[in-house]
Amino acid sequence: MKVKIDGETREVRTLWMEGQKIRLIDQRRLPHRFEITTLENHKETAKAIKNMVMRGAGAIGVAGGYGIAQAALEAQHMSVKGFETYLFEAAERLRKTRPTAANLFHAIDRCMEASISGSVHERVRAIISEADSVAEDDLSASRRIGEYGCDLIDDGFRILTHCNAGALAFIDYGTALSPIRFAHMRGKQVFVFVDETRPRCQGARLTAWELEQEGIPYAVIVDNAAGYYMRQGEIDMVIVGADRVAANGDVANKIGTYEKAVVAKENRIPFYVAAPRMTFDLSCRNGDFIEIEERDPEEVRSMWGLNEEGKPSKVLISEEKTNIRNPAFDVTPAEFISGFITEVGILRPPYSDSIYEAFGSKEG
Ligand code: RUB
Repeated sequence: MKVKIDGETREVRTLWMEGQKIRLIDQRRLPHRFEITTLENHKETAKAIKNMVMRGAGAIGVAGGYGIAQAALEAQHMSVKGFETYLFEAAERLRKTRPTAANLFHAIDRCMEASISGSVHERVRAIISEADSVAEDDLSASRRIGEYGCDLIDDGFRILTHCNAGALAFIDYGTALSPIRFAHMRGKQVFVFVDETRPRCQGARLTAWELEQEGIPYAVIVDNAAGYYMRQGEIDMVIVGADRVAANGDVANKIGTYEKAVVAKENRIPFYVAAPRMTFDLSCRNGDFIEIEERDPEEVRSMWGLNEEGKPSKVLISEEKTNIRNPAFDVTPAEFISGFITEVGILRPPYSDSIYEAFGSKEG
């Protein structure tokens, strides 16, 4: 993605591996500070996934794969038995960080499968190469999602998106924002309504920042305003990302997605989900089987921002004792979804057939 730093425009990826270290954009600091941070070992990587230093289904998948690669390098001087035990424990640690996005589990499984035979040295090489190919698959899938999705966008379209399913949620391009980027690059006039996305405000902080960097016109709206604009006829289309798609087309995505989908259907506005194969979980029959992460109430109780002196500060919104629930995701039933924008094209209902045809054979 293009990032303007000190008046210069640079091409940057969300995260990458350098030797044994992971380097990444610290998403907790955006939009106020652009900072590249370093994760020295797989334990730090697991912690960073949990604390959302990087977030978004694609990005945490790639981080999970590189986390296994870090663990393999950490254990490269051990016996085969010691190496296997170390790697197994590392995989468990990484799996326990965030439960909902399928990408994390696919990436870890792919890297673990690459490690089953050969000498320790051969296994380490195989894992690193698999982790790299997870990142490359992620990149090429999001580019193709952009190309396919762009054809759904007419000149002049006003598009609503929720949370951040942009370059920051992947390695680059993103899912929901990728078709919008391509439409803009091809000279179509687009306008993006960006849901603020409480409690962590990925829309107001991250999606707005990405669109600003690319010069794509947008407005941030509070989460409760989307229905109003839909009813006013000011939204032509909704595109969101996904954290996990079940075999029947039910979608887990950022909390609030379900409401947008229901209101979009009520107003006859097409509602698309952009997601690569890595987000589809064919072992999950429907949305009822998707684990929904519940996060720290503190995220709702307080908010972070810059104070009047320009310093990052936290303010308390509710009283300390206020009872709070904080689900991070919800499930949108397949019947509300007009289509899936994937790297192999647009999938249409009935999804049990189209998803299986697109990804079934590879999934086994
Ligand atoms: C991110 C989120 C994004 C999805 C899809 O949640 O819900 O919409 O991950 O994005 P969080 P993508 O910020 O809690 O990780 O498919 O582009 O990763």
